[in-house]
Amino acid sequence: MTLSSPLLPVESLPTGRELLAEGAAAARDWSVGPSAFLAQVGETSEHAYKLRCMAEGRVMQHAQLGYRDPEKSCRAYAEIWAACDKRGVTVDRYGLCLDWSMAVPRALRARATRGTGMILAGPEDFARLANSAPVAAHFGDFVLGFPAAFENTKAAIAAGGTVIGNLGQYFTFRIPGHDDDVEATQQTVRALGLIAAQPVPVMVHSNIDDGYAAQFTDLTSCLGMVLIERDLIERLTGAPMGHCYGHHFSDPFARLAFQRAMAMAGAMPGTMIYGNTTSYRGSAAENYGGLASYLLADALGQMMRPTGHAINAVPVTENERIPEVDEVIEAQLFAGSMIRHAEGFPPMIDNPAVDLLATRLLEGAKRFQSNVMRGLADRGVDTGCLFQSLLALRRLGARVLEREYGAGPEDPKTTGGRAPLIAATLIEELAEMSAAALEGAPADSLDRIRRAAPRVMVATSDVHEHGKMLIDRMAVDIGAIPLDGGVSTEPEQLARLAAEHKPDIIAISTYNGVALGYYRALRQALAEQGLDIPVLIGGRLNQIPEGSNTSLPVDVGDQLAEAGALVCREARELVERLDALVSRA
Ligand code: B12
Repeated sequence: MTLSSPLLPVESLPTGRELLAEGAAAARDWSVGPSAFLAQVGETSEHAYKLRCMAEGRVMQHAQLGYRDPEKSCRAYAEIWAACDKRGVTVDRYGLCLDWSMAVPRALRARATRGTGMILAGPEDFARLANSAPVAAHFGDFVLGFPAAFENTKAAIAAGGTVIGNLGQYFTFRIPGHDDDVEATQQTVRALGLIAAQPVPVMVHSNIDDGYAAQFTDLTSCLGMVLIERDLIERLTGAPMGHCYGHHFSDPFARLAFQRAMAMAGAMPGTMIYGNTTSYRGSAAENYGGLASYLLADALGQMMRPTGHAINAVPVTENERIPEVDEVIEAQLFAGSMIRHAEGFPPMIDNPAVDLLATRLLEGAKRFQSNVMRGLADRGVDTGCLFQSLLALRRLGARVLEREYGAGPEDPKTTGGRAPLIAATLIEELAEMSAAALEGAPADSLDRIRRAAPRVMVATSDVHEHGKMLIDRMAVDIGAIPLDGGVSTEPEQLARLAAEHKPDIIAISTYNGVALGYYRALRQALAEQGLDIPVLIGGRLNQIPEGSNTSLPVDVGDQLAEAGALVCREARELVERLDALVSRA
């Protein structure tokens, strides 16, 4: 196929239909394998199990798992289920957190950058893990959306997995050194062909908070993206689609209304509702407030209008480190107890108010969907071709999609370029965090910074961009000038941007357990450009030690400081660092 849209590659490439057919052909050798979960529940797929639980009014539970050491992950798979079962709580499904490097094909993986997740060498390792207990294996992270999508989907299906994801990550996650979007799209479409050709329904999963929902400012765009993905997958492959949302949904009313709107749209069964992890900012005791709040909303949603989403209790230590096995067990037991307590709450819910917000959400979402699909066609994209549609959506990105096709009225003064119909809470939360970080900052420091107006290039090493958004926002609030260093920017690329724009200082926000390696590579790349710009670094300053297969990431703050980085544990340090910089000049 030769493509006519400037958004798409010019060379002749296989069509979406051809790629789907290639994937389907592999179903001769790769089909859904036996699974301890399916045997236990007596169903042929998790899709069927979800429909049964919805009909019975049973609220399902999801836990997220994935330690670097596969042995530990297998042990955790068995132990969590057994400990909860003993207390009368059923963990229905595990979301299995593969490592960053698993997105790269097996043959190239040894040289790929490693994050903090689980590395499974071959299909037999997938199968062993997935059958360590009668819990549904949800291979959600780093499968669909990456160069290894087809390879990993084969292994996940053979291991008995009947929910495969994560399409949300296809749109936003980038793998260092493997950023070929055509390759990622082709492999993903082949994987979707294999999924759709299975004799039992295998669900295609997407976590919208991993995707564009983390960047949209309007909740109607978030729901609109659900509708767009569902339409593309179900219309063009025939496989059922299941969505997840939740990380960024801090307002319980909007959270419940979002679930209600999905029920109204028939967007079900869903996979899981993710814990509102952005609300975890304090100690374990403080975080329990957030846990109780979102679990109550989520359990009530499933009791009143079931959508088949399992609810997900994220351990309260999650903002400090990757949670240990006993902490996952505690969170699941807590969820079991919350479900029982929630049974008394439905009469207290103002259902007409929930319905009203859900109706407004759905109306805006449908408008966004039709604007986007018409916009794609106007740009020369064949919306009957999955390859073209996915690639065009990815190349446009969340910001352009919302600015061009959002349901709200145009408003150049707001972040997204449009006034949101129903505002996402994130932007407000970041404004509050900026104000809190600047509270008590010395007036003379602020004055010096405002007069010097230093140029700060702000970038991230990976998909986590809230730290960057916060620093951008603070820079504006104190009269510094933020320059966009990009999201998931490789060190060499950042050094090139620095050579072009000559910032006074670079600010990195990093979260993927690569802090030291990233800083060293950036220092070297800057030196190669003949630059000696000071570098601030904040976020999650840790790394799994080289060659380690068993340990959790360790803090590398001291090594970073020794290597010359300006280490920032908190956003408020930005003022002190900038003041030191402008006072020296
Ligand atoms: C939101 C979030 C996400 C969102 C990100 C959305 C987005 N577009 O930004 C999503 C859902 C996409 C996500 C994905 C993943 N995430 Co995440 N995520 C988080 C979460 C909940 C919040 C992080 C955040 O943005 N906080 C907001 C910032 C503003 O606040 P803060 O982190 O407290 O930062 C303070 C300071 O550090 C400072 N700061 C931050 N940066 C900078 C920079 C400078 C220069 C300065 C001065 C200050 C500064 O400002 C803040 C106020 O003081 C954390 C857990 C948690 N509760 O902290 C996990 C967490 C960071 N994620 C984690 C992981 C593992 C992942 C995944 C790999 C999971 C997976 N397998 O899919 C993927 C990443 C994949 C990839 N390719 O990179 C781990 C990191 C583990 C580690 N390194 O130890 C964490 C800690 C969760 C955990 N415990 O397991 N994640």
